[in-house]
Amino acid sequence: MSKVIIMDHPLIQHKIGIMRRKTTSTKEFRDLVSEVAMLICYEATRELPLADIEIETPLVKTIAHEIAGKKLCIVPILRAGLHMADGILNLIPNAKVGHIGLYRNEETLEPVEYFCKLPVDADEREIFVVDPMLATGGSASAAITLLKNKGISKIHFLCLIAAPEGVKRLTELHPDVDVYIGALDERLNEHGYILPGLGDAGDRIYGTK
Ligand code: U5P
Repeated sequence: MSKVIIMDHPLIQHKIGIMRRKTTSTKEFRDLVSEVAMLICYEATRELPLADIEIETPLVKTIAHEIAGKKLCIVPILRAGLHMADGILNLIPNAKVGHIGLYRNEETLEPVEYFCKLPVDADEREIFVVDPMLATGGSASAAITLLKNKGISKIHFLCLIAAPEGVKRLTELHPDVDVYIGALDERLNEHGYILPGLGDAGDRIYGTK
């Protein structure tokens, strides 16, 4: 069964509240995507295993800790996921980044793949798939299926806002994937937009509308 973790931290709620306002500027919105992604990533990496290493402080030898085992890889779903990846890279600068390009067929609302480029050793890495909005769940599910078809197994999904419909679809199709959500909203409208949501995340990040 997937773990579904909905953030209740006041900083995340406060920042998402600003993002929802239609008067929030493109620059402010973009900065907030990056900040909230960082805060969600902090929670999503809580269970990463640590290894002990011996180091020397200026005073004595001691045991310090470093993240052990698998290295990390962030996989933004283009294009809205890109800015989440930038935020997460502030916390995990050594992570590799893969890209998956999907667009949503506006009639069927189903995702269509147009790009996929992953690190060669992606199957040895812990993967964090990121997309600001989990709406129907079609894009996230398709991206994760694509990764699994390439032999990748340790996958987490991070989003800023999710609709219950998307959470249901993703967790039913991929019960092995843990889902980290900034805020869980009410529902989708007839065009597949999240309500109350924040509109089209890509357009708001890049100022294209
Ligand atoms: N999307 C939004 N805002 C919404 C709903 C969807 O920006 O309110 C975009 C996201 O950019 C995401 C994609 O990449 O649609 C997810 O849609 P879905 O495949 O989950 O339906």
